[in-house]
Amino acid sequence: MTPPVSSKRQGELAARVEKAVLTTPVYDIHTHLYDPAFGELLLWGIDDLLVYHYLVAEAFRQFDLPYDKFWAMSKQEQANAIWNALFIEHSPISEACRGVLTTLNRLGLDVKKRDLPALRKWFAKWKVADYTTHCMEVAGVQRICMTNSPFDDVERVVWERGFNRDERFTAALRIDPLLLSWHDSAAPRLRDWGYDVTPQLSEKTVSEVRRFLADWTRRINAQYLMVSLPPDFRYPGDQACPRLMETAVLPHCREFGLPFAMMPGVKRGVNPQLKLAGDGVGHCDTATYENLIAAHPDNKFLITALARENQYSLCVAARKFRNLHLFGCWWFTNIPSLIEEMTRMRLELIGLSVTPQHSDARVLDQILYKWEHSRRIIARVLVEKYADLAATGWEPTNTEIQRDVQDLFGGAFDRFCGRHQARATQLPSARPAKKPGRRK
Ligand code: HDL
Ligand code: ZN
Repeated sequence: MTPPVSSKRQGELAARVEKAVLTTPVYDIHTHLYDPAFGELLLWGIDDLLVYHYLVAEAFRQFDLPYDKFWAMSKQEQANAIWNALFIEHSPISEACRGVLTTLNRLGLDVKKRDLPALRKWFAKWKVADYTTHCMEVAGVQRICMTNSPFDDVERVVWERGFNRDERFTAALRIDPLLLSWHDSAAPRLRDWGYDVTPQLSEKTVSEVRRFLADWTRRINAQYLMVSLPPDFRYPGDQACPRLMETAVLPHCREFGLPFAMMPGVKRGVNPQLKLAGDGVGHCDTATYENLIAAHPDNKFLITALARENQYSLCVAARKFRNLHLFGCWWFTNIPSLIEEMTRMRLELIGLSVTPQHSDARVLDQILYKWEHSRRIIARVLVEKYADLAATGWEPTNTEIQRDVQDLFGGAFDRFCGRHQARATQLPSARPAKKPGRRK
């Protein structure tokens, strides 16, 4: 019988695990950030942080002003209203509020003064190229995967014009309109773009949809295709969505060797007056995803579900299908209590063959808090799991711990995608916040 591990040894082990988790660079595999070449599409700075749609939803719970009065305000006026409602008139203890403060703290700013104008002055000194590098260095984020939609009119023209890419920003082809609004939106738009499609899914139309997918996969060098799905999505089915998945999207992914990422459980526009903040959550039918995956053994699937109640059945599904890779604590599940619950469940059911987190950041600076908060939770769970191993006499070495953490932070994802990236090196030792350059 192995003697119990002394608290000194447990402390040493915890320190080794925490160091690995806090210093290993991550690949942030799903965000709404943009390569700085996209200009204003890349959001950053204190006002964008404050008008993040998570905070808009929370602020309306404190506001008594009409929705349209808020939407008529300037970004700075909206930020002021949110700052007053959620930070000054009430303590900012929600995860999204705390996140703003963690971000400012990690930037070396003094939040004690609660001085929003002074904060604005500090951000105004930066230019986006320097600030992007600074945020990625401080957050320990090595690569950022964007969400790229040909159906976004502002984004599409930038891709069509062409630009020198920042290799730290990879791309994912987002196809929600193609699958969810085929008849009333995607089909006419593909026709406008020169693809000979009709609303009926004829053979010709399917081959033209595949040409569209191939053109955009090549144009953006897509790492995967992605769609978010409503709770009532069902497979098999004779609606356009499952049929286009079956006949165009999944064959395309097989041809290009790309995973298909599905994000089930979002109810769009539950409260349309909140605009981007108005989406809700619903349980998805795990059996539908089991059917889809079982019917396509040669496809690779990525899934992150929005409902807490779906996490367990999806973990069990991942045990059944090695071509299913779970990732992240998406959106409403990206809160400490659920990150801990989901990470613990995943490690206990599927070990290290998972990508426990992505940031879903919409504002560049958010990577500072989203990763700081998640690293600490993942570290806490891993310390416990490695301590359980040590209690059996299995002493994890530093090399093994580092290997495992690199896997969790993008290595397993890269291998699942069929890419064998050089093992991420240690983060450069934390550097003091650089003196900001001039904001462009
Ligand atoms: O559909 C998605 O990718 C979601 O992440 C939405 O963009 C959502 O608005 C969001 O930002 N969640 O974090
Ligand atoms: Zn997202």
